[in-house]
Amino acid sequence: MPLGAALLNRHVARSCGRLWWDVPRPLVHIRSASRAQTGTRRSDEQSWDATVGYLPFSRASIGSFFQQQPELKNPFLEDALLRGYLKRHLPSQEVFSDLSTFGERVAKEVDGWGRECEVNPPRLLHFDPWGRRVDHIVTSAAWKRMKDLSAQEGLVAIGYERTFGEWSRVYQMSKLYIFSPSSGLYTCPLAMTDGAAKVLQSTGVSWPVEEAYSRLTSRQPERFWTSGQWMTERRGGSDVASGTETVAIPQTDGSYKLHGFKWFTSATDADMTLTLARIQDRTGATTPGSKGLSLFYAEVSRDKDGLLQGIEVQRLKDKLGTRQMPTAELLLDGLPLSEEGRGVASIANMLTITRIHNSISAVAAMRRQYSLARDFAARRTAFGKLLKDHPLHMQTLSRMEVETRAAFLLAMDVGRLLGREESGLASQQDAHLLRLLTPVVKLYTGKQVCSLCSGCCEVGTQIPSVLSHTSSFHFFIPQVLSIWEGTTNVLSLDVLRSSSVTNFLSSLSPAVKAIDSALSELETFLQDAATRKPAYLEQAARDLAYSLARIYAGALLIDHACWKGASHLDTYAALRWCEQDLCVVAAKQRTGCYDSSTASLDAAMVYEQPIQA
Ligand code: UCC
Repeated sequence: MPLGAALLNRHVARSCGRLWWDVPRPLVHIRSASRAQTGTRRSDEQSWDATVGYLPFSRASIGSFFQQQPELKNPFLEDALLRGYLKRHLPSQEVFSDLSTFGERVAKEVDGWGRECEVNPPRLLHFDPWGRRVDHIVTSAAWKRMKDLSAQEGLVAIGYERTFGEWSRVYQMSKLYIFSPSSGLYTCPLAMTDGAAKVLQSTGVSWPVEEAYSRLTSRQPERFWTSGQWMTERRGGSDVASGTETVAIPQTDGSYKLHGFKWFTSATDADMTLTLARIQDRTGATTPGSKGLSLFYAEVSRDKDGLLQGIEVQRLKDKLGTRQMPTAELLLDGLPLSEEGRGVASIANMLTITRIHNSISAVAAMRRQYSLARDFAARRTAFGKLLKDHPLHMQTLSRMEVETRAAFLLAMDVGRLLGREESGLASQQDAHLLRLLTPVVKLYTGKQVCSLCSGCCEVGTQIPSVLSHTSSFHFFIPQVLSIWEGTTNVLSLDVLRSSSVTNFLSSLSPAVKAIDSALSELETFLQDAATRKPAYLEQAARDLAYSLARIYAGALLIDHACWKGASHLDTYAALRWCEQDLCVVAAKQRTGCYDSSTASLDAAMVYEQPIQA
């Protein structure tokens, strides 16, 4: 044995003392630093150990990896809450069997494809070998398999087939929830595809849109299309009304040519897109602001050689995470109009759908990362025992479980409301709730996924690398969920735009006493805010949205705990949830947080100048 290795060995043995022997041996075994000759193998490691004792680093310089990684099991069979929820609301053998089979496929096969999408992100080939500009986006084989799988499994189609009536969306969302963390972010194009199908359906489907609709909702891989949602331009993606520079020039045949620069077009490999543009009048003038925006349908056509027609892809975006998904800057040209007029209002249906998908993906990421952390706790030993045997660790995980349950019920409930609306069963109150809760749930789950994933990294230090190197969701993806499809503040303001804030109260009045006081506080706050200037409510918008999320989630948790099939843990989760400050907006109001003086003080603090010496 080399001298260095012997010294190291002795030092480790001496300094680790009791701990060294307490830990199960296979987990801490360090082998000799002497390298095995290339092509040879240690014949019998047991006898080597017996003869020489613990010898560090027999394999290259890093030794052997000695911690077991968490294992991904069937995400449907593993998820007690999802199964309980479906048993309660959609007790269909067909659905259970489909989700169970799909869950197995996700764990055994699809998760590997998701990994492949992450390690083989798309590439852009600007020119072919003969110098022709081709702008070919090369995606991985796994990304293409995801498309076929999505069609076969009906990941969009289920929502439109409506085999399970008002529960069809819940079924679809359950499937997406199982799929999402293993999808290599294919759920992004699916969200837009679903949103586009919804818009096309709501605008009335006539040719060529009829054909597009049937492709977006097809189960046949060879017919299935995905759609983009190209709204974001160089000036940013939130203030679409002033940021859209794309112009639409009328043609004699009634179609339009679109000229613009879409700065962030998710899933640029889509087959079609919905996009906004300003129609030019005869003098070339356009109407500024929201009123000047119209919605267009455009097919992303390629010639027989696969060359893009009328689109130049400037570059693939250099992003933080989500690199497996092609995102590009485009110059649009000559795409036909599908609908003229109220662009923002017309694309709102798409925003609703993609925001619901976003929420499902956020909750799915929470559940997946939490499951990995839970599994890891049963494998990882620290301070002499498994993590799961440390009560403090279990308390931390249990708090995460409560958070994940609440987020799940919130997201699923919005899916439920959507299903009711689409089946013609929604009351006016359901419709109001759907409009109000869509931004609330999106903003809330988008933030919670970031905090929970951060917590999961802390309780399982392997998890970031597990996430980015061996299994499913890229570490940085959670962050994007709070940004795209409307940031937290934009959505908080959307909550105010929805006229349903007041209606929300009556829908929860039968809820249990635990949230009664929060509801009263909220009511008092809203009454008071109504007497003040609009800026007051705007200052409070974010806290108001959080209050709505917490109160509504509390009601859902209690409701789920009252179901006859509920367990005592459902009650426990509801109790733990309701311990927190449910009506944060009222608490902040009491401290004067929204008073007129705070806005200028906030600004002054943000831009405080250092004192000159
Ligand atoms: O495209 C992107 C990336 C795609 C990636 C997809 C991933 C999906 C999930 C993946 C899961 C893994 S990101 C770009 C996304 N962009 C946004 O989300 C835009 C964010 N900004 C907003 O949401 C703003 O609030 C705007 C753009 C909607 C504000 O525009 P305006 O023009 O200032 O809004 P107005 O004037 O208040 O509203 C115009 C009309 C009104 O109707 P009328 O005229 O009848 O009164 C509003 O009521 O639009 C209506 N409206 C809505 N209706 C506005 N927002 C909504 C809404 N959310 N629902 C219903």
